[in-house]
Amino acid sequence: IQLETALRRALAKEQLLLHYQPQLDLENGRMRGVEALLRWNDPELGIIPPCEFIPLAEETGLILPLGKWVIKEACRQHIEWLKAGIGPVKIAVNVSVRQIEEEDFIQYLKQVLTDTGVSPSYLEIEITESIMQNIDQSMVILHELKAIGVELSIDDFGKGYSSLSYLKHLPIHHLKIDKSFVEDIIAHPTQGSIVKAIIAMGHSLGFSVIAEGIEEEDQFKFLAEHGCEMGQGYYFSQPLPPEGIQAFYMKML
Ligand code: G
Ligand code: G
Ligand code: MN
Ligand code: NA
Repeated sequence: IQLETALRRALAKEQLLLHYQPQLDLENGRMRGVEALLRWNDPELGIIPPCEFIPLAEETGLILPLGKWVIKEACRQHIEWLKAGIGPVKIAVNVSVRQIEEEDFIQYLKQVLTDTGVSPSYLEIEITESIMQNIDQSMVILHELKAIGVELSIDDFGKGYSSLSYLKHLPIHHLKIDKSFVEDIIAHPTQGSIVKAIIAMGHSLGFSVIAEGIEEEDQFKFLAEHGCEMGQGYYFSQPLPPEGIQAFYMKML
């Protein structure tokens, strides 16, 4: 069976699920929210990692219905956690540029927020630097998103091409330092310098900074010492199923 057909079927049958990775306030260790990450466990094909099916979904356009499902499911989960006395948990969702550019994206987002009753400030949209490729068109949408009250982050920052002159005009709240920089922070002093520079630049533009891929205590300490506000990574927690977040949250209280 073709992967594309299987993905289409999985989406229709609601066989996809979201795991959530805690994002911590590096100053006090509190959980400030979670990042939603798609998971696909196909009854026939087994576990298929997102690095395989996300690019496929992008190519085939399936990312559009898939992305809609992610937003709806994340909002549903937010409310389910609330009812269980967890949170409110801020949820960051990854949104592809293709999705942002879809005509009814804003309308859909507003509708889901209204239908589920999620307060917009508890939803965060992560977009990658590839937003820069079509920035004049995207800028309008980014401003509409900001007006709704959802938060915006630039994901994988530093990995791709970012026009720094545009960056200062983006109506965003956070920069997420790509995990490739965090990886070598201790072993390679130049990487450490780059990370320090990204944090300083982010702050001077009025953004808060979040680091991803924190796997070791030394990395955590370095980032916290240099004023990086937030972080996520295996050092704190793997991405977890919803029950895991519930347990993590209770433990951190
Ligand atoms: O989850 P890791 O757990 O392996 O995710 C791999 C990649 O897939 C990451 O780059 C992540 O941004 C992307 N990804 C995970 N979930 C989603 C999603 O819901 N939508 C989009 N567009 N990308 C996602
Ligand atoms: O959307 P984004 O590209 O930021 O997706 C985050 C990716 O990083 C996911 O694939 C997630 O599973 C992965 N990840 C989360 N924490 C760690 C970590 O500590 N180390 C590494 N190598 N990957 C991580
Ligand atoms: Mn992300
Ligand atoms: Na990332």
